[in-house]
Amino acid sequence: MRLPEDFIMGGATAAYQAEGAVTADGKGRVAWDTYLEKQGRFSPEPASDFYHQFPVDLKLCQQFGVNGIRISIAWSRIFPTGTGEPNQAGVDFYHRLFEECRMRQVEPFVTLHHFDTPDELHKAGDFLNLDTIDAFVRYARFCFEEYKDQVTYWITFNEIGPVNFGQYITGTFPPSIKYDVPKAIQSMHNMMTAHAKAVLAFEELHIPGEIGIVQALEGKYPDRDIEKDKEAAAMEDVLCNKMLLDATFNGDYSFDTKRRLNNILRAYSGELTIHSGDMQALKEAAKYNCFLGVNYYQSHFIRAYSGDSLICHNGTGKKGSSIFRLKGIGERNFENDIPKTDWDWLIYPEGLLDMLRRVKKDYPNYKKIYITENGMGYKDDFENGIIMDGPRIDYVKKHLEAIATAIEEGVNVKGYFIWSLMDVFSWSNGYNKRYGLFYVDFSTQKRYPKESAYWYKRVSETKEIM
Ligand code: BGP
Repeated sequence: MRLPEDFIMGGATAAYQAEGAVTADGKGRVAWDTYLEKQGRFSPEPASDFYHQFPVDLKLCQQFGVNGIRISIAWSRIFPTGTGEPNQAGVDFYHRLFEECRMRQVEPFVTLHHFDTPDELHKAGDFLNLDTIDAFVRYARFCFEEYKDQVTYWITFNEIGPVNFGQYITGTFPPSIKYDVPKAIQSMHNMMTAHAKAVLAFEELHIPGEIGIVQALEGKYPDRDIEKDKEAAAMEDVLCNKMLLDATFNGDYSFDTKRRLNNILRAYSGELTIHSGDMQALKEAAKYNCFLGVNYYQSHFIRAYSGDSLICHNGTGKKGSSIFRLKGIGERNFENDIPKTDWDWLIYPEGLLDMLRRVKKDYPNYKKIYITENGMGYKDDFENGIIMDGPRIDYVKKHLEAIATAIEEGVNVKGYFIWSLMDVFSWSNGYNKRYGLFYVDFSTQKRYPKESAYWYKRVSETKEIM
């Protein structure tokens, strides 16, 4: 199977997981700094020291046929407290980084927010506080103007679903609140409004280039062919996928979405507040999304469940330790015979194909799609610098095949970014869950191409999925 000639074969990173240097050159704190200090399991330093190593990583991109890179700007490098005056040293860092991308002919896809709201705004309620929306839009406007000559592809947010699940449902992200589904829904809506307002600012400023959003889309399938499992799967789908896709492309929530969201909210005696102007901004912005970024790792098979919430997060790679039961919604079945990673993530490329077909069918105004993250967390063995990561190659191959099939069927997919370019730490798992094409020895910061990097280069050069 082949990919189109102009298909981008990229690698993805995120500022907080890659840069390290969390106090360098006037960077402001983020909630994660305090959270990880308290947790004591692992530190955001040195991460992959991308703050200093980026020329090495971009050179590797060029050598290995990686012609796109997802980079996020750390908001708190530009505005250390989220608002106020810009920090010149932070601003200059990204100018240097984008310049290096151009020099190495690696197209940067730049995300404004990848889970790292500045601490002051996070403490004041993050996106549950409407002031954060205004601050985000001011920050977005600043970046658009500042970097418009160096950046063509802009992404407002990375994964509005998972960041709010982590913060308010699984409790694995700061502020570690568990099972507060109404808070998650409210914050998702507010972040979608912030996205819409940033898109409208982009239009108003006549920024050359393209703007989009990255959503994590996971297939939600009924575990058994019975009505109550079908309804449980539909409920989880609304919460994780449909609500966000409706907001992105329709600028509104469909009748079905509203009905199921209300059912979920009722189970928690909660409600969703829609502020004046929100729906107007969403509606207006829906027509300006130039692309959708799809992050796809896994799907879930959902059973009906009527008890209290109970979530056990597998944050160490102890296979079989995950439990996910959500009151008023359903339970994920981890005991089927679908292959899984050590972190219990179901390896199900069919889910990606179904999702791509669905976007085309249900949201025909989607324009184009980039697969902005996909990859396999794996405990790589470092055998004297030789890293044989066959299972990762197999994982990526199957997902690229799903993409090639979707393209054949007419879905407009223009590129793929493997998560991750080089090894970075994982938010809730730390340094032993590696995803990179390049192995990072975190003590020396030396990079070693894995077997997958050589394979990826061949695919990129030939466009043949071998
Ligand atoms: C996505 C995030 C990435 C990355 C990836 C892998 O949700 O956008 O930042 O972390 O998932 O997840 P994990 O690190 O939990 O394995």
